[in-house]
Amino acid sequence: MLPETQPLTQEPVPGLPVVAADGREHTLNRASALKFGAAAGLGIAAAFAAVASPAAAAAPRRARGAALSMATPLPGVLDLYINEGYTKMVDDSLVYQRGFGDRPTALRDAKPSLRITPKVFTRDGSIVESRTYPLTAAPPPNGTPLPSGPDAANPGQFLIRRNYWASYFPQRTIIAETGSTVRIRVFNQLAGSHALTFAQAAHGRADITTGPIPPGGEAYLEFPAPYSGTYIYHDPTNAPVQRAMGLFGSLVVLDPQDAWSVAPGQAGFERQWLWVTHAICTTWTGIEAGGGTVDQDADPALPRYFMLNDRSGYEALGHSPNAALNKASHEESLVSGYPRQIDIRDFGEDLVLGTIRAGQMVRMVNAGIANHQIHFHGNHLWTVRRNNVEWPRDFGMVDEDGHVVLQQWEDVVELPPMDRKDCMIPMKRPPDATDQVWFNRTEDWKYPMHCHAEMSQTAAGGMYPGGLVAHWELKSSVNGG
Ligand SMILES: [Cu+2]
Repeated sequence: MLPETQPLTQEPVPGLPVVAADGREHTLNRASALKFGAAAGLGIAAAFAAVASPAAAAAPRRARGAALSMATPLPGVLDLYINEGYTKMVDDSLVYQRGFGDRPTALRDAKPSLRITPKVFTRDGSIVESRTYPLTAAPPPNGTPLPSGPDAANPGQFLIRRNYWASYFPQRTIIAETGSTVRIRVFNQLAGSHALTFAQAAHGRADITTGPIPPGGEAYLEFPAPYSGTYIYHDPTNAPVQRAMGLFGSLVVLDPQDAWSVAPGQAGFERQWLWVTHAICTTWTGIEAGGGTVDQDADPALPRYFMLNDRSGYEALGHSPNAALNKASHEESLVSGYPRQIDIRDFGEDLVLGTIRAGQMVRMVNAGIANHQIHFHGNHLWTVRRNNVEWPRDFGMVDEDGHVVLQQWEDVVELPPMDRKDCMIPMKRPPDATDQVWFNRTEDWKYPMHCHAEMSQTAAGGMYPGGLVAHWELKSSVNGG
């Protein structure tokens, strides 16, 4: 059942329309929008000066659930709206969530804006909305990069095109080109205080944060794109509660001159995938939906939904009745490609110019609250980085938690909350495929990916396999099997 909208508890602000307790129909004039609109006429620098960074400008409090108008956009500035609403889970239940959205939406909006469509901050100071990057590269059909042709020396295998195919990115992604400046305004549409933090994105791996943004308030953040890699943006309020409510996303920093490498001078890839995991605790969402604040001692986390790029179970696997959703799963999550010989020493150029002996890069991000153990069938993965730190290829070490820090083949990739790992899936002929089987292959081979933290394979406390699952496909010919 949906909770009742909270009544307006504060005095109406003079000069602004009164918001009724039902919070349904009324549009507030944004004093701040007027201010920014006027400042924009004086040039963007003046607008930046109007809100010192970080800052939370005074703005009228609002009743939750109110329909709100969008702020006047500023060139080169991404606007994020902290919204709330209900999202459908894999078992068709509606669960209260919050998120950083593209536009202001009300609590009972049928399609609340709780995550942004991917945006790219370019070096020339603009923002481009795009699900694929590099912006000028060809999107791979259904997510699968096509090879340049058969590998004459290796029957059943293919030569992979170098620096050619774009990659699809899921919702919530912000891409920043190295050398660009990230400029973001955040509008807190909710009744509680929230913040926007880019974890470890400053020099010295410090956080970059707006600090608390009061209800109805706004803040501005501006910072140079950090070192190439994968970062999490989130609301650290009462951590990890607000992140688990859905207030998170990813920042991927890429060098536009070297867009097919995980970082300049690091492993090259055919295309890349961004896998963001998330877990939802319905006890917490119920408390927060009712206007309460989670006390983690009284109500420890008990996640019941586990997502990969905001999908679970048959929806994550692309087996739903919804063709558009299935297509998005294939483009964004379900790793696929043609088998190739790879060279683990440097993932470098092949003897045939324009082809590369590399696999595909999976950037794994855990924005959730559960420890995950990402496990692939068919191929092992070669882990190259953790939290944007390159792992050495020799002279490895054991860190203080007892983990081996060394590039290596991994059957299971450990992914604790807030961790990011960059792993290469080689997309090679599976080692257990005998010649007789390999040379008589007439169809695509699909292998499961599942998380070895078994509770994450369920939904609603038991529905199996309704959780964090995927598969990857080894294509059998240029036209598919
Ligand atoms: Cu298994």
